[in-house]
Amino acid sequence: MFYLQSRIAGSLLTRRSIRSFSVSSAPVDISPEVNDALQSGRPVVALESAIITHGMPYPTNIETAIAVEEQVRSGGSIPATIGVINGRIVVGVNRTQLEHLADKDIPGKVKMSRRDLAPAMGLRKSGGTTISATSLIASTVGIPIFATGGLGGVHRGGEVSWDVSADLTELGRTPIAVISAGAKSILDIGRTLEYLETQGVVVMTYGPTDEFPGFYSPTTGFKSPWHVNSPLDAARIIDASHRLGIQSGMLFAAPIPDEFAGSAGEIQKAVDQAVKESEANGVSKRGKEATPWILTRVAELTRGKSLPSNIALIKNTAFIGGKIASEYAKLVT
Ligand code: PSU
Ligand code: MN
Repeated sequence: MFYLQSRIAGSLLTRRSIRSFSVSSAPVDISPEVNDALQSGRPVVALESAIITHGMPYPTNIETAIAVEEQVRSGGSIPATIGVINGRIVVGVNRTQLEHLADKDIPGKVKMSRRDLAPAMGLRKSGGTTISATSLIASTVGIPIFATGGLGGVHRGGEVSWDVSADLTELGRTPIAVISAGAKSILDIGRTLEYLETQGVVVMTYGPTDEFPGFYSPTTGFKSPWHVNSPLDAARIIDASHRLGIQSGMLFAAPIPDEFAGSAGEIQKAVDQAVKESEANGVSKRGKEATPWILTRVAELTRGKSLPSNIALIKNTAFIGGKIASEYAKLVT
């Protein structure tokens, strides 16, 4: 099925015949800035919010969220942080909404993947959207590019536990281009890559080599089937996928900036220990709590050292996302 660009409305919206939900019937609030940008064909980059609610401590989470939005702007695009506030999907959260999501003293915030959106809506909950839910929402409102930190994946031991992130199946069924720092070594990278292949997801390293990056480390020992090194090439590939009518997603994995790669060894030790502890104490069996628990434990074990790397990574992908979206907008408008 081929998509139609709505050139008629002068919009960047990629209107497809299959939509997950209709923006007019679902409770979706698009900020005026993001809405204007979409209507006038200016580039927009989606950003997730599970990293704010469940991925980082306060106030680092809100500071990072603001810095990441600035990076998207430096890259030439408009940021659209996506989250759920009292049962309404918000695309382009404002400062008050961001505070609401980030503030750990406001209890009851849910980590939401695709399957949590309807319950959250029906029960008027607030929460952070993972890569899975953010991809679904972004794609539906017409934002084809999304920048984030670490992709979820097949957990270590996943061949027994079946703990495979909904991020992977989402990329298999949603036409979104995700720029991420790769998959964290808390995961089984080899099986994660295999799963992405099965799902038909384009995997590319965004950098000078085809080494698949491992979040804190630029190397994992695994290769990506493709690599690109310019925003224009990335934009052309996204455009090509849309022209082919391919309804699945793409992963652009950008390695950690050099100046932060030095801490990789020390952080890796903490990762290994955190994963072992999560297995020993049973957290690894508690579904969606596993990833946030391990991330928090890694930050504790490195006495906060993992956080600057985490922040640097997501700022880097946001900047790259801003540049790719900017090139993409020039191609399609
Ligand atoms: N990896 C990180 N930081 C994060 C996440 C993953 O380094 O904040 C979040 C993302 O929102 C991702 C989600 O989509 O965790 C995956 O969770 P799970 O493994 O439960 O599917
Ligand atoms: Mn899981």
